[in-house]
Amino acid sequence: MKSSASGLSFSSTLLSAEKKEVAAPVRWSLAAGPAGRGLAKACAFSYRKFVEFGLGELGRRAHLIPSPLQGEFSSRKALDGKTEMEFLAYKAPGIRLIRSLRIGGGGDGMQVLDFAIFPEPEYDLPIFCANFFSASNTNIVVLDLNPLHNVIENDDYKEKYYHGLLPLGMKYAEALPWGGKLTSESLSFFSPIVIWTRFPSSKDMHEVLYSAFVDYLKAWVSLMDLAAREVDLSVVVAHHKAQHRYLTWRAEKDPGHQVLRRLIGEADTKTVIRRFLFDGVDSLGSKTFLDYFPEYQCKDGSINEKRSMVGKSFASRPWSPSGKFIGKGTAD
Ligand code: BLA
Repeated sequence: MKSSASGLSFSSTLLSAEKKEVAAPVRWSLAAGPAGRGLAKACAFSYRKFVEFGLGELGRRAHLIPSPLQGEFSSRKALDGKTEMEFLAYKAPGIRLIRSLRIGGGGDGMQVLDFAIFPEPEYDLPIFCANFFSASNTNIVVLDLNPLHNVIENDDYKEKYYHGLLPLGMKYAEALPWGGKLTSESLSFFSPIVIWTRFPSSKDMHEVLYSAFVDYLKAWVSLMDLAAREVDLSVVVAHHKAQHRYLTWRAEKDPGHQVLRRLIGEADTKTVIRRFLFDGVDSLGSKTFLDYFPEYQCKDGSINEKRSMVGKSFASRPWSPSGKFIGKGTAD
């Protein structure tokens, strides 16, 4: 972030250092194999070190201030009395909210990390999004710098933030390949460097994922370093709206709802989703889900519970290595 604009002292040397680091694709040895010794070791796996790295790296670059949300949510416990839920939340200059929900230790092998960084609406920076769900032998991963504005339609925004990061996306394209068809609507919230993947648990794969998390977080920090605070009120309002639309989508359609309901019940799930995970959905704007996504409206005026109206699409990566959208978008 430009210190003149924000008063922050983020280093601006990181971006060039990052570019050098990301040149070579990751070809991890999968010798341990999904069904081999890696599986046994996967039991000890936890997302704790991801959170420690994320907060450590951010804390090294900016002064983190605990958010009141942390105190409010930290005592929440899973209904089974076993599964641990760790709620962490901070603010920093230029950053509206850094929040992390980590779930694990329930004895069923389930581990979840939902780690996100939301910039202040004065910045058009992407939203850092690490969304990992691991059951005993499967992992569902979305790791991205989610664009604030749709990059399938908006070339300028794509160019501004992702052109320099395409080598980073390519670095993991082989080791963490495209995870197959997904909710079509989600694609408009993803960037050309999104990592959307599924893999069986193994120590090696979790190490690749950690490495990707580290790289993507550093890349986000390097963008933050260079970001300029917007002063034009109409542009700030547009950023507000874009962040609110994103939060509204996720608060309504996040695939984590069902798992959370099982862990903490219906009422607490709603509170965790609206007040913690997607804080801002009830304060950054007044539009409703159906205002943004009218195609989900049922005849009786309620919101269609389906996650997707279009269906699932994009069996393979819909972005070319040069960042061109090449998705066919044919749904099931
Ligand atoms: C699955 N999570 C998924 C999938 C995506 C995401 C794309 C694949 C299924 C699908 O097509 O929807 C993630 N989707 C996203 C993200 C965005 C989006 C990040 O639109 C952003 C715009 N997930 C969580 C939490 C839990 C969780 C907290 O974030 C559990 C507590 C679980 N995600 C989870 C599960 C699945 C999943 C269980 C697989 C089951 C399913 O597809 O319903």
